[in-house]
Amino acid sequence: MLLPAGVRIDGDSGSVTPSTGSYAKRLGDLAGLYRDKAAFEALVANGDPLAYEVIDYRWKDSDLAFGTTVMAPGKVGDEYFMTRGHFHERRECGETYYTQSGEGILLLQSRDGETRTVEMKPGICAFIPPDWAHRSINTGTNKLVFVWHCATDAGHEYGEILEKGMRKLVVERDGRPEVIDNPNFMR
Ligand code: PAN
Ligand code: ZN
Repeated sequence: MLLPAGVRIDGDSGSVTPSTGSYAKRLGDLAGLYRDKAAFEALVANGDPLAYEVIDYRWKDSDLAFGTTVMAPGKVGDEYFMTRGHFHERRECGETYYTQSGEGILLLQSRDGETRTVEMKPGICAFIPPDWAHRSINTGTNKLVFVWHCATDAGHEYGEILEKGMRKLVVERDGRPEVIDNPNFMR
C-alpha cells in the first residue's frame, strides 16, 4: 500500500528527498536540438556540459507523479539551453510547471500548430493543457528549477518535436531573450 509522504523539495538546488529516480542529460545527449552545429560540437568536445537533470517522485500505483527539472544556464550559439520538448503519449494529460528559482520561457505548441509562451519565474505556476507540446528554456544566468506535476502514466512522445523542431526558437538578441520563427521548422 502506498503511504502518505512529505517530500522535501529544495527550490534552489532542485533536490527531491526522498526521490524515486533521476536522470541527467548532457549536451551531447541532445544532438539535433540546436541549429548551430559548430557551436554544439565545440561545446560537446570541450567538456560536454550537463544540460539538465530530472528528479522524480513517482509510484506506478499512484495516478499522480511530481518532481523537479534542474536546468543549467548556457547557450549553443544564440539559442539558450532547453529541454527536448514533448507531447504526452496520453493526449488527455496536461501538466503544471511551478518555477522555484531562475528565469526562463516555457514554449508551448498545440497539436494543430498554435504557439504560446509562458514566463517562468518564481511565483508563476504554468498550466500546460492536454495535447500541447512543451519545452522549457533557461534564459537566465543561473539554474532554472521548476516542479512539474502530471499523471504518472502520461508518457512522453518526443518523435514529432525531434524530427520537425518547434515553430519558434528562443534566442539571445542584444543580451535579451527573443522569440523568433524557426527558419528550419518542417511542416
Ligand atoms: C518534465 C520533462 C523534463 C525534461 O518532467 O520531462 O522537464 O524535458 P524533456 O522530457 O522534454 O526532455 C515533463 O514535462 N514531464 O512530462
Ligand atoms: Zn510533460
